[in-house]
Amino acid sequence: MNKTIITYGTFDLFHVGHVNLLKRLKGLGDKLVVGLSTDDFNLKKGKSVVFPYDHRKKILESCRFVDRVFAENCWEQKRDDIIREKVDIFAIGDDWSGKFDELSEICEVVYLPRTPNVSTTEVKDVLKSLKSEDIQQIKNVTEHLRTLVEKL
Ligand code: C2G
Repeated sequence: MNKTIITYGTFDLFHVGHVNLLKRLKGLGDKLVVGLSTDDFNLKKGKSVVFPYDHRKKILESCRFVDRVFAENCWEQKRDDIIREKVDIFAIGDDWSGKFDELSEICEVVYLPRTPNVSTTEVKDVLKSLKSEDIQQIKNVTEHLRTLVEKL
């Protein structure tokens, strides 16, 4: 019997924590659908995003574990999504542990351990900490690599 899994998130600055989760989610069934937080909904979540919704959607759709991406516009749409998508399992990282237990009335609810030591916030902090000389050095190295590649 084909099992459908659903999850939700912002998935900004796509990183290995997101990949690990999506891979584990796909392993729970046959089809993985993702409710991707829109830019407006992120504002309601108190989150600022680096990549806009259409970029985050394209990146997520390119992930081989993801079968379908749709917009997450509000907290309250999950029940309707689960019924529309004929979902068997709602799953999300355990930073949300207990927050969506009421969905167990209509599907299985699973909280999976987060990947430690990586988060969009940490990626943003690293980028912010880069000084102008670091960026210039990265540009120099990139230029040097480009000339080497051209000579191949
Ligand atoms: N995640 C993870 N490990 C990390 C970082 C994130 O497993 N190191 C998981 C989160 O637990 C979440 C998913 O990746 O299940 C997406 O994380 P976010 O983009 O931060 O999404 P979030 O803001 O938690 O949105 O209605 C639910 C919300 O939209 C969830």
